[in-house]
Amino acid sequence: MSYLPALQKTDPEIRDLIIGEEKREWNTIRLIPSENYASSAVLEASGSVLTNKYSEGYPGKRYYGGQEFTDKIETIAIERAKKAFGMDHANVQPYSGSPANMAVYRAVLQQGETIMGLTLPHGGHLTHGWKVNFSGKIYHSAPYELDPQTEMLNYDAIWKLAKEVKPKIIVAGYTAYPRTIHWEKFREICDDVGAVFHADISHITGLILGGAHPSPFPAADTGITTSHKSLRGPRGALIVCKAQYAQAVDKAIMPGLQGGPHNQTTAAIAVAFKEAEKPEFKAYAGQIVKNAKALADRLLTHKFRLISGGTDNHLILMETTKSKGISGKDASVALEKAGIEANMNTIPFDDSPPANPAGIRIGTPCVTSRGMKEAEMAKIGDWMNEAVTHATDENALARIKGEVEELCKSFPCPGIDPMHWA
Ligand code: DSN
Repeated sequence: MSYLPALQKTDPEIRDLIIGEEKREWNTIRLIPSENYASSAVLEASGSVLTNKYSEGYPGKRYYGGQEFTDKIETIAIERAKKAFGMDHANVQPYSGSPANMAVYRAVLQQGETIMGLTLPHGGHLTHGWKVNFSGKIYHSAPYELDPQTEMLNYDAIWKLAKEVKPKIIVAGYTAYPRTIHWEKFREICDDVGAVFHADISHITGLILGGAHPSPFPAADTGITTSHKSLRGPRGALIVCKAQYAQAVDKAIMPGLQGGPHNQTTAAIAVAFKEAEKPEFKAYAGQIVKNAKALADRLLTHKFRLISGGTDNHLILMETTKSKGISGKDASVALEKAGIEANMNTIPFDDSPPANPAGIRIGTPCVTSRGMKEAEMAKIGDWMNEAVTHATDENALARIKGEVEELCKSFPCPGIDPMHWA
């Protein structure tokens, strides 16, 4: 029987595009640090009949009947999340990271009260108080910055700012920060100024569960994570919190922000937590960091300037404009032509516009999920250097792309089976 037979009959155009994306993901070295490959088990749960069911409310307290199976599934997901993070309460219904952060703010802040998060151009997220986002419009934002010398968090400076602005909530956890976060420092600061400590661990959840980065829990009062990044689950999110915030968080999600939970996503989140309990997941998390360090070392030998000088986690932020004479945008275009996917990114203390920033952001979760190790990272670092130094040489980029595709043949992608394309 052919692959995706129902789609082939109903909508071959979409089927072909899905297969096109499968091939692209197989043949590319994907270095966007927030992406990954979900397992076949996660994809099966995500694509199941659970998509047919409405379940407004929470297990045992729904507004619709017929919840015999969905109640059990959501309860399992909640219990696995609580156990994984050692927290009192979990809400697995947020549609994604932004509504998850919004729900936490609605649970603990009044309009106009102060959020203190890392400013976006230094690696914070839009929802951590950026001016054009709801978080910077509804609330008063008093962002902290990285240290200009070290390009790392300066906990004394953050503490000083917190004493001045007296935030209601301090947000830690980032989208472009390559270093270990010392959560206990944020706990001390929050205790001193009477702020709620909120951890957004979306990028590093997999590292935390696999023991490759310290956990913010139970030090943090509330936390959110998306489920599709290093955790390797479906596209979704969840909130964990201490008991005192549980009721307010649940109310903020439903009825405050959302209607029916996406049951198919809830089931796939449960599956992702089960996969994260396996010893292989610990090995995967550790290898992500080893791979990032190996890739960083190789890039340094090629004279790229890495923000903060290196990495402790899954992510590398590097400056290309001055160190290599090519903007982040042009570098990412050249890399894509060479079969290597990275994203252009602002770097701290640079005034280049976000649409043409001075650097690129790369990460190792995807390549690690494929089983690549330090030897492959060295090759990737060499190809990256070649691609950005020959960014206008279409022949060179095409040759690298061919070599990339050859390497990719030996490293299967979870959730994708090339036999289907035969
Ligand atoms: N889009 C995510 C990332 O790439 O980091 C953050 O939401």
